[in-house]
Amino acid sequence: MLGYPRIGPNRELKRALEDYWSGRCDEAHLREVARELRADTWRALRDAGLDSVPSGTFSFYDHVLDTAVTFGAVPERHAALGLGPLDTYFAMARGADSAAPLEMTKWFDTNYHYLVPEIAPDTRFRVADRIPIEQYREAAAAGVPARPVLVGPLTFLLLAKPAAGSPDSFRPLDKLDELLDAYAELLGELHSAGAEWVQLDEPAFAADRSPAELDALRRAYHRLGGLARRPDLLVAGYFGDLGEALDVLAVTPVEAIAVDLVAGRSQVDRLPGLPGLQDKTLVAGLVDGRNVWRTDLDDALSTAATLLGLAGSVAVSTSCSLLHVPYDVEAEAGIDPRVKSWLAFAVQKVREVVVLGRALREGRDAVADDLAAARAIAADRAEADLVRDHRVQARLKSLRPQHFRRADYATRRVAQESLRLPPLPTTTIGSFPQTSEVRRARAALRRGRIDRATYRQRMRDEIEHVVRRQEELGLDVLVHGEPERNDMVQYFAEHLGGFACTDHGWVQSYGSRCVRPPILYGDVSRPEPITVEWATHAQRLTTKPVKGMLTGPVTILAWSFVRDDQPLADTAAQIALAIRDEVRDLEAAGIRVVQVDEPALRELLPLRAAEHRRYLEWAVNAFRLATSGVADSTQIHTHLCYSEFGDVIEAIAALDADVTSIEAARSRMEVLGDLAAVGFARGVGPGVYDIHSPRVPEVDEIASLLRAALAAVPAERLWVNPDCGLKTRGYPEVEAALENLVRAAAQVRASLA
Ligand code: THG
Ligand code: ZN
Repeated sequence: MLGYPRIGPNRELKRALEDYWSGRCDEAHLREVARELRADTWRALRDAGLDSVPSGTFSFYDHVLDTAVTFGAVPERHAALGLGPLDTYFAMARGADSAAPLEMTKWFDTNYHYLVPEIAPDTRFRVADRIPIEQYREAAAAGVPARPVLVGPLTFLLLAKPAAGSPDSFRPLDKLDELLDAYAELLGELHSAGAEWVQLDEPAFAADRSPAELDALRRAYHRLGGLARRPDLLVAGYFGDLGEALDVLAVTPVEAIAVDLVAGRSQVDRLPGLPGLQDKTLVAGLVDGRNVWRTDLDDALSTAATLLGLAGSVAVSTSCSLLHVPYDVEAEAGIDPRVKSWLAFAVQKVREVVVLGRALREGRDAVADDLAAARAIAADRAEADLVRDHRVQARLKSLRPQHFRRADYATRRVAQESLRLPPLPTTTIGSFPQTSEVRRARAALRRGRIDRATYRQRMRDEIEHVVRRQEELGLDVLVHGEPERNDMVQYFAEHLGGFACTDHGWVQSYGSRCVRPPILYGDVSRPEPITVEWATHAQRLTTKPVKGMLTGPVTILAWSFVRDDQPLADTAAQIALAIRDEVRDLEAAGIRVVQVDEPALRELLPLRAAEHRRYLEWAVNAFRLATSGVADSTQIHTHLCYSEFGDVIEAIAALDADVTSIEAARSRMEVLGDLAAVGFARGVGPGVYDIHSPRVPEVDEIASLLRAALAAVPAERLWVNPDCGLKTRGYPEVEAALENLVRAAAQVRASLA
């Protein structure tokens, strides 16, 4: 397999990292935990019967950061702190004193975040850190001659950004030749240390690439392939079809190419007759590394059978790293046993790879029992009643254009005047700080230490507290603060039919932070209202409008493991219907403003531009289906964050929300110009300060952002809000920041009159 989870089966690394950062343990302890995790992983993988086991899939924070550090791309501001290697590394990841961290962004179309390397014209690439070699030696000493894995040089440079102060014309890729010198040096050292194979990951070529970038790929692998002293090279391209890059790689002197035959299944038809493949090992990624379903082994074997003979040899692997799935389905006691029998997490996927390998080498009879078991499970899943809800399917079929449409904005605007909001209304994005008391109450409920009624009362008290604070601060549209939610997707999944939730299915999101993606196995239904009780409790406490808070269908889909037996568009529409019912129930209960968040709208955008239009069409339709069931007088908000939205700006306009709040504090209101350019003329709330930092913004600073925003948006459409939810912040800084936000809005409002 191409990579493995690293946070630990019981999140051992997360705990050790957070203990280290808070001073509760020392570096030696952290390193010891990490060493044990690596050793356990190598041993388990070898014992599972893999022919080749990777090293270097461990990381203290992020594998792109590891590559930057390995090759000396440490920004001066972090190097100048004068810290030891590990603390310099963590300063790059998390910031320190005056040194801002590297920017963090999504790893392709996954929910994993990597740190963006900063490359300057004078960055001096070299083997600056010997971790890949040390980890190879460590594995060898544990009796596992492993295959070191590195981010490939092209993907590394394509994901990097020019360091601040670089000339405008400078691109990190300009430094490819210098970087290749450093890779060559490292490959030589790994060879000397005894490594027979090295894996270089190039997922950047599953996205559209320019002719110059394809040429750089050609040059790079001719150069590395031509080295006299090196291990054999496996170049891995995953998350889709490699397109022309596959033709390029096939004629370079590398020994093996790994292709993703799940996300890039279309490659199966292009492999026959691909020039150059005859001399190589083709590593066929047949076991889905991104999803949790057991593999249809018969199907995988027949695909593999068509590949035999096309390449010098054929190997079987996962489609991509298993970083994106949890460790072990056996740890789950709470999932319906029938659903559980359909699932494979990392441990189970490794076994599937081994079975497929034996079937190819020794024949199907050698693994007849495994194949029969997989066949029975595939049949069981295909015919299971609990996957199907005929009412939901009938409802989907009955949808007509009017289910996706509201009255025009001008009409809605007039109807919504009854909300009696001032110009530049102030609001927040939804969540308030999750205090330790709230988290403790949830843990106590889970462990049975308090009953439901006690838990409910604690949440109601917290909501009352949040409403009172907002009234004191003078905000215009209030929220209940979401104390009852663990995660904005998992919470809804726990209350919807068709989803299973795990107890231990943690997947790394970034650094020590993890999420437990729900498993969407069947048609989606909503047995009863989910948020109405909390929202109405808050509304009864105030005469100001309380905004109902929901997660949108695309985001629920993006942050779940999804069914692979029907188109994503259909699953999205099913979730949309459940959210639509919730929106209408909120309205019926007297909630006049409802926000449906879609932070993941950009994340699911296909890597290939040719597929964008189709995706955006069903994604926008899902949002509209969820939100168009209400009266003109009900105000629909949405919130977008975590991405650059330039690519999907027209889709944002097409959502047709009355008000859109968007992360914009750091990009300085640029998004407003982008929105104006596509004719967007609805309410908009560009985030006026960055909630990801504890810093409290000054009144003047917010006021001047608002004045800048007024250049692009008329006052009657401009909203004032932070750039994201306040869940991860503490009360003191939140209250100070919101106080300044309200004062800035008042100041700018006064100057309007
Ligand atoms: N939920 C989900 N996916 C997400 C986010 C989210 N992806 C993008 C972004 N937000 C990622 N950010 C975070 C921020 C915090 C945490 C995880 C992802 C986090 N996790 C807790 C931890 O690791 O300790 C666990 C939370 C829990 O108990 O469920 O803090 O918001 N799905
Ligand atoms: Zn947000």
